[in-house]
Amino acid sequence: MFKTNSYLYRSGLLVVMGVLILSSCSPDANERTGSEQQQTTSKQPQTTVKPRQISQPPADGPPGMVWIPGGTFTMGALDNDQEARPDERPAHQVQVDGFWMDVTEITNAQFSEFVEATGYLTTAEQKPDWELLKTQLPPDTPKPADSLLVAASMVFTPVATDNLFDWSQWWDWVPGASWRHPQGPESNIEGKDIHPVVQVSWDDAQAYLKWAGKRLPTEAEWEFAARGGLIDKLYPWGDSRNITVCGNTWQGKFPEHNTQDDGFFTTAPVKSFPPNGYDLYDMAGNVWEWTSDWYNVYYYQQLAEKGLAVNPQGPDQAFDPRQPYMPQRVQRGGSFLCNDSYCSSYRASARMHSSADTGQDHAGFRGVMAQEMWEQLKSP
Ligand SMILES: [Ca+2]
Repeated sequence: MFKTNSYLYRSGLLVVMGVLILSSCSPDANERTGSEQQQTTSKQPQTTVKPRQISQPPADGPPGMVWIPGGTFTMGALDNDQEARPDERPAHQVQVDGFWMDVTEITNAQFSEFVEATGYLTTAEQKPDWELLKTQLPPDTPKPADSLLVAASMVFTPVATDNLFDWSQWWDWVPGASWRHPQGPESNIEGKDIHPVVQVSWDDAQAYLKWAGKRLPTEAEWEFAARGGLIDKLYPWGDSRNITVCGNTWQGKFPEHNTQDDGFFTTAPVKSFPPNGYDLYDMAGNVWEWTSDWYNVYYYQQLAEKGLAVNPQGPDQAFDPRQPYMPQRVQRGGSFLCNDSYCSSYRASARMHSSADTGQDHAGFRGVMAQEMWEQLKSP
């Protein structure tokens, strides 16, 4: 049932769009994080373990990063989340150690510095390898025309439709689309130095972060950080649904008309919206963010059965029954395309997934760093 070009995504394609939805963004006095206050005002299920400080923030940290204190939290969607999808459940108890995290999504300026220093060529800038691509597709999938097997990437295009199940209507495989040309060859990133870099695959994110001495967050680290020290809230700022002023999302009739009530059609400069309780920006909306975990629909159930999961690294293998041939990685946080009629993925527990070779114009990443790595980097 897929269109021919739907096979091509180096993945991006087979993305099953998450449903997005959302809330005052600054945690109010009763919700504010990290602290004793949370622990005394929380009215949560008994299963919830309260955050605790595993280590104190080091005195000095890497530039552009903030210390996320370790702790234990309930990961996944609780029963009161009516918009959660099945893969967000069951909620389970997770403990993570403290780590440094980029305050913002990696920007075009930061990615440019990497490319200039290394000559790196992103996935989208290279012709797809059919021998590799076909391993991610059903065995009888015919080889696409050579005209489609060119350097390209996935670009969102508004379309009038009431069928929100067939995302191939608004995703196009666009030759020439890349991080330098996010919406295709006619577009560019001029004046967008502090916008998040997009059209970067998981492999591209890995390459950048290795160069920067960082790594991708695990999915557990990402969700712990997104919650900003709040306990069992729907969004990084609490439970109120006021997304227009809290994050860069889609307003209006998706995917046809974006009223841009939040001021943006595609990406917004990082830090355009208030930070969460850990001073992290854009943990809801703007662009999806890669994590290091494989996506496996059974993983949360496996963790829940084992009790407290300490620093979970993701499942050993990817598995999605809807795309059984395509190993996928988890993305988090929602994007400028998230809309409350379609994809409430600005919720803290919401998940997305895509193959490691997929780039899209609404997906980027940020990095994390262990204190041990920082000490190595700053030592003479
Ligand atoms: Ca984001």
